[in-house]
Amino acid sequence: MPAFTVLNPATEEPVAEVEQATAAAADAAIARAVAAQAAWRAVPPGERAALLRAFADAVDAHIGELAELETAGSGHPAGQARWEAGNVRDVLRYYSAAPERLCGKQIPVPGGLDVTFHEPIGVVGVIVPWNFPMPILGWGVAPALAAGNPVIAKPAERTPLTAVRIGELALEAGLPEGVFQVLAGKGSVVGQRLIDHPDVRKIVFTGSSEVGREIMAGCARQVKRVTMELGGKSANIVFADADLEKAAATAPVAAFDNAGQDCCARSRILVQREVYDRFLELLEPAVKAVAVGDPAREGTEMGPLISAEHRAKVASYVPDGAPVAFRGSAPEGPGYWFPPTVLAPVRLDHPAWTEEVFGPVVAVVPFSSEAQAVAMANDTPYGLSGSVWTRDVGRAIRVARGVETGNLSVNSHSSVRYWTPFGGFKQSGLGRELGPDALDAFTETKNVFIATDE
Ligand code: TAP
Repeated sequence: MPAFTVLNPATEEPVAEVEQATAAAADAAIARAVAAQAAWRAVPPGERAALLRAFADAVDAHIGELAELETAGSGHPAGQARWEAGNVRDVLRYYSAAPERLCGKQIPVPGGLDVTFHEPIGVVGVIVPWNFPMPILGWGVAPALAAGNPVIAKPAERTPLTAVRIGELALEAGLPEGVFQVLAGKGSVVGQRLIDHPDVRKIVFTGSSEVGREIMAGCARQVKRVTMELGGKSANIVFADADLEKAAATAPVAAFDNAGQDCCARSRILVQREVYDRFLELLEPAVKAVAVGDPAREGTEMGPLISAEHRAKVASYVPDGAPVAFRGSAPEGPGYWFPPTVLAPVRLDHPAWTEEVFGPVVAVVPFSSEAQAVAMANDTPYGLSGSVWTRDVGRAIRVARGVETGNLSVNSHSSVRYWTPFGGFKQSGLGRELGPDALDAFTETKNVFIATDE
């Protein structure tokens, strides 16, 4: 099998060689998943719950190891990487409660008894991007397994290390062979096979809108079920009556978390005109204070970008002469570094305002009225996340309802909490992950009518 060299984005040094699965290996994994399906579905709910809890415990026992792998292979700051591994554990625990609560309905009908069942869909393929290799894996895998489906996960080619290890931990925890498999390999090979193979019944895809559209088209040929979590260009709307100090102090983390390689990044900051200058004054020290550097060092808040190619793409949004208001720091020397960068003011047709940069670049623009702020926030094909800062409760609710995105935070920047649904409006996606209803995306409703006539 061909191999891929995983590089440490902070040093550009090799970390590991990972074998790339071929299309034939993908077919063999799909066959194993199909073979495991009937037995997994038949595992009594309490036992399936116990297996998921054992899987969560195994992840918990290896948080440090998983975090170190993510820091080395993806450049994530150590504290963030531990949180990410902990998120996999938490999501597994949350959905371990689901098998025993997967209740159907009894519907009143004439002439008999009508009941519904939530049947597993079948083999689920989970295609994961490189930006959050662990959490995004867990959001697809945990509810799919809980609902009784075998799962094949394909991590991004660049960031397979933690997914491969989590796959081993599942087996060590007692999940039967074939129930959860991780196949490292290329999207165009392994991912494509999951899409094309008729025995894979559902694809969960997280990644770019561009690739997502192709995958939807591929899945349409077999009317294959899809959940799509795609790009974003979210707005952080700051009204004049807001707690400006807090809004400015937290804006950097909302834009530069994971070096801006975050689908929920609030990369457009809209500030009411009368406080625009004051907000920028407060934002500057907050941006300059972001601790950028060696991700393995405790206290680092922002690491490098994932690759040289990606850094070149991010840099193209900040050409010479770009309206840079101020920047934070970044190390010199090896590593794919890019400093936190604030552009202001920018024209509304500037690519950094209209396109997903997926790097630590944020643009700040003034607005005059509430209606204008909502219109500007909605002037994008995306609709994933966003924040509203105001002390006026009525306005907070109006704006939160008016902005066309799947997730809004008022006076905070929280986006993804595993207890609540997550996903996008418009071209940011299709369907929802997480929250109490996630199993709906991994089951088919079956209606059974039983006649009671004599
Ligand atoms: P993509 O290039 O779209 O890749 C995502 C995944 O799809 C990778 O595993 C990739 O494999 C695979 N893939 C690529 N081409 C494929 C094909 N033809 N068939 C099947 N699979 C294929 O995205 P990315 O650059 O890794 O991630 C960044 C994007 O993800 C951003 O746009 C970001 O906003 C989005 N994102 C969205 C969310 C949510 S929750 N909405 C969360 C995180 C990221 P290879 O890597 O091997 O090519």
